[in-house]
Amino acid sequence: MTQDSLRQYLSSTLKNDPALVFLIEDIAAACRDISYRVRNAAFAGELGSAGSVNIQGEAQKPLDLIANDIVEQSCGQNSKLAALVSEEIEEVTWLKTPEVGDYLLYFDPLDGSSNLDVDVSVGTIFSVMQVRDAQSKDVLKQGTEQICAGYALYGPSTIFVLSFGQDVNGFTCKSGTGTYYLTHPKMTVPATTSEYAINAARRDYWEAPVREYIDDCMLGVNGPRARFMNMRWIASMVAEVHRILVRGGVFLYPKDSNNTKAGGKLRLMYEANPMAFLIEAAGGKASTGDARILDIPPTEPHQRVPVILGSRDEVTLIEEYHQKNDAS
Ligand code: P6P
Repeated sequence: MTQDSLRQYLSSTLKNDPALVFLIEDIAAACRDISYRVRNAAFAGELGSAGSVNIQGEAQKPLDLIANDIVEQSCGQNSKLAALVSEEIEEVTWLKTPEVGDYLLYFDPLDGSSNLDVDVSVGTIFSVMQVRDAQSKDVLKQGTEQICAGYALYGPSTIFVLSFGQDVNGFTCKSGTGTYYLTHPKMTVPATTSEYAINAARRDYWEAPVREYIDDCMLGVNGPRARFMNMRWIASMVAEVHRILVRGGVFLYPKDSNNTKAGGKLRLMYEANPMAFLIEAAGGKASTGDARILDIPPTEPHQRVPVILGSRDEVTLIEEYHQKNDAS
């Protein structure tokens, strides 16, 4: 079966927007390079954190920063790319004086990188928005303004998943040629699930609605769910979201008594927003427990928010636990 390449897909989907085709291709190329660096980190002395030295004796940069540089170098030449917002860089990187229609790229260059040393899947997450007002150098746009979002998952294979809002498609990078081919067309999230993902070690910090929901899931056949509810936790959001896109499920990183001041753990602009955009385009739901993630008006580029996303009916049920708690 001949599968469309990413280039064929982008050219046919984005007929009138060559600059966006180039931007997405540049992001995909960066992800291919990051995948190579991740898989060969042990040979280049690039595992571990800052403080180690590579084989040339240079001060070692963690792979997070190496991945950040790869994205910047790969995308930075795009004439319509005005700014970069990266998890690894505190300030917004303005590449040019913004013009209406220019792109803004928000990205987490290497999410889940604490898994690198134990060889567990990690990924890159990206979100694309557009300049609407050339006078303001404002990158604080809510998630509904995204024009594209996606991720690359560096697992047993390298898969590049993206959406322009209508549907979600996955492209696997063929080792040897490095070409991405459409292997996961029109990914959809089943409305119901018997699988949830949460870091259960944080139970003592959870607020009542989350604790009650998880306790009810753990009661299984003898509880209100009247069935076995399976649990997964990979500690790599890209891998969790990919599993949900492939077979359904719900992912929770709620605010809790240990992260309330920060507003949660996950970042709005380049983790929660792009993943919410993908999940909704695939028929799922993405909420803080009290509100739709894509409707959150951002207050600063590295803002953190609670994240509950996945199978629509399950997220709705978790929101009902929150509403019941609020009403009591
Ligand atoms: P914990 C990775 O650091 C990350 O940002 C997400 O990819 C992941 O879901 C979460 O944090 C893991 O958090 O508390 O299990 O370390």
